Amino acid sequence: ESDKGKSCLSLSLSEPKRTPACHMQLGKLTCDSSHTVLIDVNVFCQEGKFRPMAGRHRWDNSSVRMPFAEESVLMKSGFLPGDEKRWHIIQKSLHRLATASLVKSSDVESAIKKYNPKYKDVWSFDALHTFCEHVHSREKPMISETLGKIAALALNLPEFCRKAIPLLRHGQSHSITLSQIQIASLLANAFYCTFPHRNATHPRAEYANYPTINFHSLFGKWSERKGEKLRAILHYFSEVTKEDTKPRGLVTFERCYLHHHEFAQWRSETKLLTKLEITSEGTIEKEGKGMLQVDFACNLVGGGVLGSGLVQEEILFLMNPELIVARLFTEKLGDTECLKVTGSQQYSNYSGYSDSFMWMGPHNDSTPRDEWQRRKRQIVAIDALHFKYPREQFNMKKVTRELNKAYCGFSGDYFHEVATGNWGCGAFGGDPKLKALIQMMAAAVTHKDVAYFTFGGYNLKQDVQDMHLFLTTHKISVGRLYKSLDDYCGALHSPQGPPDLYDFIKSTLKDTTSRH
Ligand code: AR6
Repeated sequence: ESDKGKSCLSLSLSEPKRTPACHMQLGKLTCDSSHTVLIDVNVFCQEGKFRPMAGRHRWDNSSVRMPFAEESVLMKSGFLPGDEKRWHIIQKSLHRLATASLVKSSDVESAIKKYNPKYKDVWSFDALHTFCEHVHSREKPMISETLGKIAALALNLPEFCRKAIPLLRHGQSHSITLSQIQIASLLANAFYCTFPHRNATHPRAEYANYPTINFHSLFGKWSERKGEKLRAILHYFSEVTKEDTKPRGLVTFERCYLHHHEFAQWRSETKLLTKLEITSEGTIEKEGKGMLQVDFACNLVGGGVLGSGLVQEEILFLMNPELIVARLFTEKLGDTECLKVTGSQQYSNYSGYSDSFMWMGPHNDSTPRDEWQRRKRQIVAIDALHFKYPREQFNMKKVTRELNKAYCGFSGDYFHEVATGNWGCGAFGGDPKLKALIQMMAAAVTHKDVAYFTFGGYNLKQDVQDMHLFLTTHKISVGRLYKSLDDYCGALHSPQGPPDLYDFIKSTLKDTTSRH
């Protein structure tokens, strides 16, 4: 049975009212100790222009190590005196590509290997070569041109990003705002694998606690998936390097850390559930426009986007490649942290999922911009726990961890509704019925209505809808629901085997409500 037309409870998901009208009033853009802005805020506020903020890069463990830093050197082998500045080699190699009439994938490989000699025999470029060989001959000139333009864009980095970029480290709340062109130049450097100190992967490596950023892993181990990913990435670069499609706006990356004392007291929380719209059709990113959109994240944001991963988070990052730059500066998320990205743009459309994923061409993003010239799109990366065995998650320590994570992610006033779905229930093995409750509880405490996309799950849609109706009709508070979950975790070990979660909650709470 199709649930078209009756998929939403109180509000229609296609209603235009939500389209970004209801976001908070922003003050003037300013930088302070908790907000680094990489453009000149005075020029921006007076003339609306995005001039890079003057400053100096920093070569230390609280800033991004830039490829053009003097300190970045390439050790010469044994008998040769003196170390060579790495940026000189990058400039020489990329300048050649930027000015060549034809750039082949083999040119990309040899350029990258010039300033990454350690990985000469380690990194493979077979996916890039296969992709470039297999594309239709009419696409070849465009690809060659784009590869050259990416090289030129990478070379602009010292001019575009003059101020040090802080690392968003574990245990702190800090924001970074930068222009879409600054992001493009950083990503062009990532494409050409210029970031120093970012290739070692052993557990004691300086950046072991950060996602990878250099793109070499996208260029090796050919698969159809890799081909579609490369299409999305090259399309992004082709758009940002064309005068008429060059993006002119800002994006903010905000790491939010909540101290334990800032969390909700779940057991005694008296708030009731907020509104729920639930549908088995549509996606978070499309039908959830004008809402806080949940990224089903890995604690290393972006997950396998530069490798072979291709589920919700990776697809999101490929359609909105500006998100990828978060990997440059966002340390692994802890249990009480999230990353919010405001203003990223969608460049591509897709169809399918995982192995059936296909790049479906350009997306013309018409999302209006806020007062800070950011697209009115906010995405929050929250990483669920990864469960190997389903039973593990019915444990109040784990439930509370997920509640706190969602609470951290849903806090804030940019949008009043959260667009989510089966968070943690695909690759991470979570139980959708439990996760739906957890997210509704977090939304209640942060005063957000919920738009829930079950991604085709019609039965789940019915079950969650009924459960929500029960809980709101009987005015069950978040605290009572928490206690009921606790009871359920205890009942799981009963000799009769585990009861259904929703049946259990309904029957036990019905008893207590009738006694009230
Ligand atoms: N809109 C709504 N629902 C969706 C969408 C969408 N666009 N895409 C998928 N779903 P999953 P996880 C549903 O497995 O379990 C990544 O590698 C669909 O039902 O992506 O939290 C990350 O980097 C799907 O089964 O999220 C992490 O490492 C479910 O959401 C890891 O996966 C879960 O999607 C996170 O795994």
